Amino acid sequence: MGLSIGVVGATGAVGRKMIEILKERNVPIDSLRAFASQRSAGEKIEFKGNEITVELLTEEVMKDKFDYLLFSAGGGVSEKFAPIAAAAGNVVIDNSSQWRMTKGIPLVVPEVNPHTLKGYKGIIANPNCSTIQMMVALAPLHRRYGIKKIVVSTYQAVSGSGHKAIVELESQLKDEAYPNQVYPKRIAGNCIPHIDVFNENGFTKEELKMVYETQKILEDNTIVVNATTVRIPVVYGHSESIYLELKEAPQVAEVKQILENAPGVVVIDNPEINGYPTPLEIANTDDTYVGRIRKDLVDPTALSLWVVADNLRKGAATNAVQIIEVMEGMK
Ligand code: A2P
Ligand code: 11C
Repeated sequence: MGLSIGVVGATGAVGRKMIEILKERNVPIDSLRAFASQRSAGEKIEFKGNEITVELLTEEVMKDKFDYLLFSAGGGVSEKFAPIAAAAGNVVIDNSSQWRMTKGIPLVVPEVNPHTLKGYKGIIANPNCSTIQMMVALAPLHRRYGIKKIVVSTYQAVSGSGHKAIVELESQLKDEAYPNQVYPKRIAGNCIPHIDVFNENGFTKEELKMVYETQKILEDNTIVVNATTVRIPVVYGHSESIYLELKEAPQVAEVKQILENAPGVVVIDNPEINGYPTPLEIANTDDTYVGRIRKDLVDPTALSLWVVADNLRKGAATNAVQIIEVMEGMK
């Protein structure tokens, strides 16, 4: 028997990707339902040759029986509707930041901490896209050497802000007068060191997500994480420049070997032939790409790397669908 799946936020940038990836990975599905707000209820979505009508999200529909509900309609929607769905016995995989830091809610990157799903039922949190790709690349190094400190700067694609942001960038590239609606400054031809809201400590919420989600996923609150998150005029694919301090001095050859053998990681590191990953080249794939692997010139325990992944796929929709696959595999 196939699964009964619901996608909440099915008309958004991530929701659409979720449906595409469920199809692509051939998840066995008997029933797929799509939910959104009044704005797009009634619209049609194609799934495996059938037309699905987008339904209005209500408390009542969340009480129906689903094997899995994939949520990507923002934190407010998850705050209100995910507990209702979970109380009705449904497994919710939530892509918002609403439940990630709640004690007892697993925050899952399937390549890194699938054990947290064992025997679990209820709300499961999908980490932030920038955290997911960093964890896929760093967890294998943490296991081998122990990570003491991470300093990361991100270069994040506009698709991370949803469909409206893609329209804003594409429109501004064609029209100098197109107004800033999603971003506080013009994104075309610019880079903006401001993702999500500022906290009183001077960091943005996106930066703090990278700190606390990393500590939760790696189950180590002593790891120092310092993040600067930046929006750039790229449509798909987040990039990260990462500096690491380890408990043991690594050898670059061994680091490469560990990463080459790590699940979900592809190493592209041949600088002499311009071999390093870029978002344009890796967009629309599911792996996390690592290049520019090099040791610090002074500190023998420190390492730098460049990590790129498709934020809508591995950073959101693929990770969520992989959680379904892991849970089904555990049955
Ligand atoms: P809608 O199309 O009805 O606005 P994105 O991140 O690309 O902006 O997409 C957000 C997704 O979340 C869309 O599918 C949007 O639906 C959905 N959404 C936003 N607010 C609500 C809400 N209050 N109830 C249900 N769905 C919502
Ligand atoms: C961005 N990382 O690129 C964000 C999008 O907490 O899930 C996802 C926000 C989140 O803007």
